[in-house]
Amino acid sequence: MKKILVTRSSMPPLEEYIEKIKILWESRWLTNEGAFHAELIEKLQKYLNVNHFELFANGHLALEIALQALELNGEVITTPFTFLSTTNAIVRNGLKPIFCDIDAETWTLDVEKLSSLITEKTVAILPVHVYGIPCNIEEIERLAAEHGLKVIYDAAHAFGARYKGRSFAEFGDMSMFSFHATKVFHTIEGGGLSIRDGELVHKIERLRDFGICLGGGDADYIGTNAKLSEFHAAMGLCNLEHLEKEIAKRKACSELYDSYLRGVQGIQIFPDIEGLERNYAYYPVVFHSEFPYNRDEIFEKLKSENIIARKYFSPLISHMHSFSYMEDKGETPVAEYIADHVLCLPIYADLEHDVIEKICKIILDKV
Ligand code: T4K
Repeated sequence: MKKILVTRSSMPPLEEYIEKIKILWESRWLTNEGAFHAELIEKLQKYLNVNHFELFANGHLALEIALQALELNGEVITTPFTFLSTTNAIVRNGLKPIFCDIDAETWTLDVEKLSSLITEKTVAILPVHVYGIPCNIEEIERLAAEHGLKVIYDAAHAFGARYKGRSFAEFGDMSMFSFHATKVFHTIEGGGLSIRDGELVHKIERLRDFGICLGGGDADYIGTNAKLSEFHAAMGLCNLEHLEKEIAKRKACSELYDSYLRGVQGIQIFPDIEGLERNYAYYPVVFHSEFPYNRDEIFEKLKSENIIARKYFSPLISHMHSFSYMEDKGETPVAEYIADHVLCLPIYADLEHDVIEKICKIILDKV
């Protein structure tokens, strides 16, 4: 069998991309906030229903800049069940991550434990809508308002999903999206940030461009270089046209998996969440001890058939060597358990349905 990876980048028809980039051959304007960059921002603002949205070279830099713009100093409560980017952005801003446990059903921040971690040192909450599952947004925002905390969502996985009729960009002080090649919507590399407070927009734009003042000459901030090039923006403009179709194809894949795996003893699939319109970015499965095989055995069984599932997100960030300097990593038994038992099965728009059937049969020992 040909190799099947956990995902495969969606591509627009080649002619559509060529048509777009021909313009760049003529204009020779290749980066530094060009015309495609402006057009993509405008389209994304409309799609996400927000007034302020900025583009970046990748999602990680969007998150770093979001935190830098807020000029925070202290502790940020976050989840250890995420990709390195979330926690690295906190630490690289000189802030201290406080790891909070997750909920066993939704795999996002456990809000009861979260409230017990808030102290006078807490300055922000950085929750992750992991796999596109909404955090307990209502409770997080209530707690943040009560304690005067900023909320910056890591919505890297949530583009294209909606919750209670709203896009994920409409929540919190800011929300970061990844537009990496592995995402439902991508700009090859790229990221976006929705910003509630319009007064921060100018600063965030400047931080993205070394801190240079508009018009050049002087600089107001110590910024970085996080600009999205015109080639990347052009890819985004092309992909945006096909987004709904891509999500529909992923939905069909996900439903086929569900038809095999839902209700199987010892298998936990994506939670049913009222009001969530999914983007089907990931197909995570938790293998509990009532299932005949553990997560690592399933991983190996699939691998022996050339199917490469991924253990997103294992090990927990707090267990990574790069965080060994931290003395207090919090009590996160649920996150530890999920990281040890979860496996993300392959999902992408063009994944053949007979491959999904085969994966399910391998898992269920029906081959
Ligand atoms: N916050 C969270 C919660 C995140 O998950 C991420 C990124 C970020 C923040 C930061 O956003 P960015 O700065 O990346 O925009 C991948 C992605 O690189 C990363 O974007 C993503 N999360 C993370 C969960 O997954 P790897 O190390 O698993 O990527 P890799 O190269 O193993 O690719 C995975 C599979 O994707 C491959 O098996 C095949 C497929 N693929 C990959 C590439 C690079 C393609 O089909 N085309 C490609 O070009 O990290």
